[in-house]
Amino acid sequence: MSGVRTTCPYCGVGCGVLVTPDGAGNASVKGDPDHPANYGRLCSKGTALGETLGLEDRILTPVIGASAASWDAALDLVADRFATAIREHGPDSVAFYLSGQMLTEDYYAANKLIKGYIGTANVDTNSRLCMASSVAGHKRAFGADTVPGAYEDLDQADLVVLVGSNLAWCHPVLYQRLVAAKKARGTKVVVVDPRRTATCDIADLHLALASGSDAALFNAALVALADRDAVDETYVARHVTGFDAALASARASDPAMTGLPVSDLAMFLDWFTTTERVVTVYSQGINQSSSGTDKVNAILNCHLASGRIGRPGMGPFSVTGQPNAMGGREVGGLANMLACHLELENPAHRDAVQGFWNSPAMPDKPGLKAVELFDAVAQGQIKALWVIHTNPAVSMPDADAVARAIKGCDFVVVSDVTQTDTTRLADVILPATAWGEKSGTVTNSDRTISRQRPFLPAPGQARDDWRMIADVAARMGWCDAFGWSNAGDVFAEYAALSGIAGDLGRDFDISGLVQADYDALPPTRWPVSAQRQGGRFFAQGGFFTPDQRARMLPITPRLPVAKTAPHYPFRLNTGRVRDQWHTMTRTALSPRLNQHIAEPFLEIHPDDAATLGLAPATLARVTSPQGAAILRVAITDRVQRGQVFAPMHWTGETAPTGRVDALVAAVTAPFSGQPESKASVVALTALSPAWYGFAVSVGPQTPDAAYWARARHAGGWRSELAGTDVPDDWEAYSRALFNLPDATCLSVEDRVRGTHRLALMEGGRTLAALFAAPDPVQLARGHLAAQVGQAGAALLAGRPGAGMVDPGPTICACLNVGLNTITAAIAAQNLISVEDIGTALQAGTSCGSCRPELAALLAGRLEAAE
Ligand SMILES: Nc1nc2c(c(=O)[nH]1)N[C@H]1C(S)=C(S)[C@@H](COP(=O)(O)OP(=O)(O)OC[C@H]3O[C@@H](n4cnc5c(=O)[nH]c(N)nc54)[C@H](O)[C@@H]3O)O[C@H]1N2
Ligand SMILES: Nc1nc2c(c(=O)[nH]1)N[C@H]1C(S)=C(S)[C@@H](COP(=O)(O)OP(=O)(O)OC[C@H]3O[C@@H](n4cnc5c(=O)[nH]c(N)nc54)[C@H](O)[C@@H]3O)O[C@H]1N2
Ligand code: SF4
Ligand SMILES: [Mo]
Repeated sequence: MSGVRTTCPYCGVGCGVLVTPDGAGNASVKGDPDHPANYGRLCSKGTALGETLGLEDRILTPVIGASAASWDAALDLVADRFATAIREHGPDSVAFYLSGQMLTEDYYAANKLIKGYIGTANVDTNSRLCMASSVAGHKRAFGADTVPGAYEDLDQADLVVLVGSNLAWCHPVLYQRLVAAKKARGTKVVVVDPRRTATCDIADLHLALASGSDAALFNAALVALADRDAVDETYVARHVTGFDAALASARASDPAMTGLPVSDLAMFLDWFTTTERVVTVYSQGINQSSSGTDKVNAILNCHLASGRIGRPGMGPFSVTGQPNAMGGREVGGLANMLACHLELENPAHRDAVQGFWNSPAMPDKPGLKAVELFDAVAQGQIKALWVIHTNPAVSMPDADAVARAIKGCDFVVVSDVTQTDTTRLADVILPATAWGEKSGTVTNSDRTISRQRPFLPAPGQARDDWRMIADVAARMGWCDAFGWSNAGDVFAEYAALSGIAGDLGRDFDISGLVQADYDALPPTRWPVSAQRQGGRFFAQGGFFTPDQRARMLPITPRLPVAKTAPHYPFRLNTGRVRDQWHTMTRTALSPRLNQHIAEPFLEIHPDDAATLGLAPATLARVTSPQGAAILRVAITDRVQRGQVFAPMHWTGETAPTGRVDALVAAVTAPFSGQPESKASVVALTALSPAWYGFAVSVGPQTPDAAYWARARHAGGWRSELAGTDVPDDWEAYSRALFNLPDATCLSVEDRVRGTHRLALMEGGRTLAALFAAPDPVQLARGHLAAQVGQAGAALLAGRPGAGMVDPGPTICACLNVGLNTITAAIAAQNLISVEDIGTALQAGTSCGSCRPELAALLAGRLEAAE
């Protein structure tokens, strides 16, 4: 079978992929050389997509309570419970919680049902945790949620400022475009991030500013533009209002708030004021802040004042996180928006949408935003909740409280592809088709709409998300309005509605695609109408405000709401790692991706670790006013003193005490309602477990320990363990852990050191092994994972024998090259550049995502694993 052209389901770069199914449920995946987002490149996550297609963990039938059910029974129940709640308590007693990973067609159907038919705006999405501040900032400045530029701007800029963006790990293909641009034209790169990240590897300047102080930095930039004659007076006079007030506020704010060395700040201001082609890329370090909307407008102010917007190589650029974060904004998935960038609070817009839908209802006030929504769930105001394509019991701030709220809700439906912390709390689970099985469109960060095309049949009874929504709508009595026969029908209706939005003067108009050949639709940047096709916005003004002028806003910088204090002396920053996607339901299926970082961790500065008596690789107990976590200590000067960083990915399924959102306060920004996910306060203590353990096995493990984190590897499973009480009987403990009651047990005990090594064998093969010690166990983990399942019990030695090398944790996921292999080669072959490593070991030569880490190894900033 020849390749199917589709789109990567992970990040907002929106890379095109070419998939070749093997006919047996697997497929090979490569970058689509013709897609304008990636021109053939993929990152480690995209490259490993083929490893995530298995059906082992999929939910394949509807589930009511704990039992499999028919679609009819499940849909009847959902429709009945929603209808009953609406009848008894009104439409505002029900809610949907959606996701920027739903396809546009799914999103459109959900939004139409809840706003136009049920008649409430209680529909919000995980984009509230992600893009809401950018949306609100865009709307305040531009009058619409318009992203002015395009990816080409990154290729054409002379200065790229990355603010609160770890592009190397989170938008790796854009990072590679930037690396290429730097090589080609010497583009200067500034990274603004309190933490030194992999992205800093290409930074000419890293501004490790005080957490939350970005608005003070961009206010300083605005003042510098004004004082150094870099304001575009003509542009401002024609197209902007609010300049004077914005500048006055900027002058009143103190750049010292950033805590940056004066010389670094001066260098940044020099570059920023004297370079015409500047792109300011920003992401969650800006958005996820209690002053997120203001931070966005502080950035937009600078680009408006200098007229550097909408022209090649310049502009503010909010990069989106999820594959369809943009599409969700376009269909109006948020509680305060209508479809096609129309405004919920504008009566003419409401009438237009209701008229087009010919629908019975239309809310006239915004609904509850994510944090408010789950508060309302907790208070019992929401009687029926439908969660689609997101895992709020893990990813919402104050996640324990959110999980309790979901558990306590009268009726909760969750549509997902697999068991998650959230499905475990649901009354009804609806099995969705996954990537590779479903058809639809997504919009990436630069407004390019791409098709996701199926290349696998829907497994079991899995159904498309839009269809489940239409099925429930039909049962609630609205058959005709939801009578689409395929995703293409939904898209055509949506494109037609966008024409009405275009007529009302809005930016989002794809009416030119109403008649398009949906199946063959190539990647297309909107708008697509009789008036205009793609391109950039605002070079000649034309903002979507009543007077068509942009608004500069006076910004008074504010630091994070939670203040550190003796009780909670550390600031907790959170974010992502290179090879995991959010709550890991898909990336953790890939053995390759799990080898990059196999457990949750806490980055802490060496001085703080010393003060607290935290030794490397021990465990820290982290507490906040909201909750607690236990995380592996990673001592590093990448973080500043007084700050700690932890990844957001681990869950009840993978590491129950590693759920960092249990620690995060549900503080939100005015206007956007976006939570401050990067600036909670925490206290730390050294956990002193009685034992540490490492377990490898061919089959699954059910760990029972105060701390555990488990991951798949190529030959089975591995987990890290720690316990507060030493088991009386290690053999019994191992048998239960590995569920191998009848295996032969071989055990070695070292009474002096207090260590235990146990192998469980069947038919001469070691099926599982447990290593336990009073201190963090020093083992060749990669070697053990590769050996389990083999004949004999040689792996009990814990280290490779003579002539074998432990490759260490994987650095290059594509070609499977481990850290120890690379450090050994650097030493033995005197390698001095990333290119040398590529020539010697091929590492870094495929997707390139690991190149920053290779560079860090060369610079001695990363050390070999034990
Ligand atoms: N590998 C991987 N890639 C992903 C994802 C994933 O889960 N895994 N998720 C996708 C999604 S949905 C999103 S939204 C994006 C997110 O992409 P990014 O925003 O790049 O990722 P984060 O790691 O959340 O945060 C970025 C940086 O913000 C910094 N930061 C914290 N506080 C501040 C501050 O006050 N000011 C500044 N300037 N910086 C600060 C953090 O130290 C962190 O390095 O990634 C997308 N890509
Ligand atoms: N502390 C902290 N918290 C954060 C963040 C942070 O930086 N720090 N970042 C926030 C951001 S930016 C984001 S975007 C969120 C992400 O948080 P979530 O949206 O909760 O994370 P995901 O793991 O992407 O959840 C997607 C779910 O959809 C399921 N799924 C996969 N395919 C399909 C499908 O086709 N149909 C259906 N119905 N389901 C499917 C997956 O199995 C998974 O359970 O987290 C937010 N939370
Ligand atoms: S950069 Fe990676 S994760 Fe993002 S769309 Fe491209 S291949 Fe997928
Ligand atoms: Mo996100």
